[in-house]
This record gives sequence, C-alpha cells and structure tokens, in this order.
Amino acid sequence: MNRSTIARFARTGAAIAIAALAVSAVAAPAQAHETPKAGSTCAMSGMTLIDHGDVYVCVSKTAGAKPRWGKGLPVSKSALTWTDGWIKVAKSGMTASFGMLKNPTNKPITVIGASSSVSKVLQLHEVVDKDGQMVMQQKPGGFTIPAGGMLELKPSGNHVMFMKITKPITAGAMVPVSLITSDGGIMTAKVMGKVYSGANETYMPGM
Ligand SMILES: [Cu+2]
Repeated sequence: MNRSTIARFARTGAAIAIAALAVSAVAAPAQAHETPKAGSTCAMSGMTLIDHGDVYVCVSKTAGAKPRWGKGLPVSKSALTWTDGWIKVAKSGMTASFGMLKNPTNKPITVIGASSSVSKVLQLHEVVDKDGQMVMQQKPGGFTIPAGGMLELKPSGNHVMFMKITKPITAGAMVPVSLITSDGGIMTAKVMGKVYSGANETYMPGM
C-alpha cells in the first residue's frame, strides 16, 4: 500500500466506524453540529441530540422556565423494555404514543427524554385536572419506572408526545421511538400506528 492508498483506507475505515456507531447508538437523536453546553438555552423542551457518544436532552426544569441543555451523558444500552407500543394515527401536528414500560433491573430507571425520526421534538407528558378540565403537560422529572416494576403509558395518563410529526402516521405503520434515561441509557422500540378517537387532551405549553 502506498501512502495515498493507506490514507484512503484510513478514511474509509473511519467513515464505516462512524456509520456503525450512529446505527448502534440510535437512529433517532439528531447528530450535533456543535456540542451543546450544559445549562445553555435550547429552542424547545424535549429536543435531544447525540454528540461524540454523549446524549443531551433539552428540558425546562420548572414550569414556564427557559429550556436548557442537560449535561452530556455517555450513551449506553438501556435494559428498559417497551411492549405493546402504539401510536395514534395522525396526518400532521401532534400525536402520542403508549404502551408498557418494564424495568427488569433492581434499580429505578428514569426516562428523561425521547426521540424519533418522525418528529423533531418529543416530550414526556402527563394528564392533570386543571379546574375540571383534563389537560396534558410535561411531566416534571420524567417517567420513573420502579426497580423490577412497570409503568403504563395510556390515553388520559402518561404518554410520549410527538410535538410535530414530519410525515403522516398511518394505521399499521411501525414507528421507531427511542427513550433516553437519566444515566444515558437508550432504548429503541417500534410502536404501531393505530386509529384511536380519544387522547384529545388540551396541551398547556410552558406548564
Ligand atoms: Cu401530550
């Protein structure tokens, strides 16, 4: 191998390594153009990205607070599972996904963010009673699944909110969603498009 062949080989090798990492890490969170600084403001709570093997989640710590980037968490594979996952069919705008999260470990797991290739921003929502009206809002601190326990995501309860889908979700479509945990764990599941007439709670942004 002459020098230029080696250089070309090295470049190709590096490209393959990066591609492999991107696939194994997660398809969903966007690749960063620059590393976000922990504590710096971000556009919208629920944004996520992966940069240099670290995952970042943009979140509002308190109701109405400016969303800020959390610190970079080294990406690992989460032991969490998501079974019977489904997503409400939608042509555009917002929609939500549901199912059963199970934690097979002996420590609690907290989900702090989510991402998907079909929506730039996903949020972790709860539904609360506000003066007699059921409204949804971001769940402070995210979803905690107890050690060896489960958490059901269901209409009128906790759910993963797709804030603005980039393409229609049709019945039977398998939509990839990744959940990000407080220790950098990532779990990717596919949720199935399903026609559903409920889960029409009003959204209260900034709550
Ligand atoms: Cu919601």
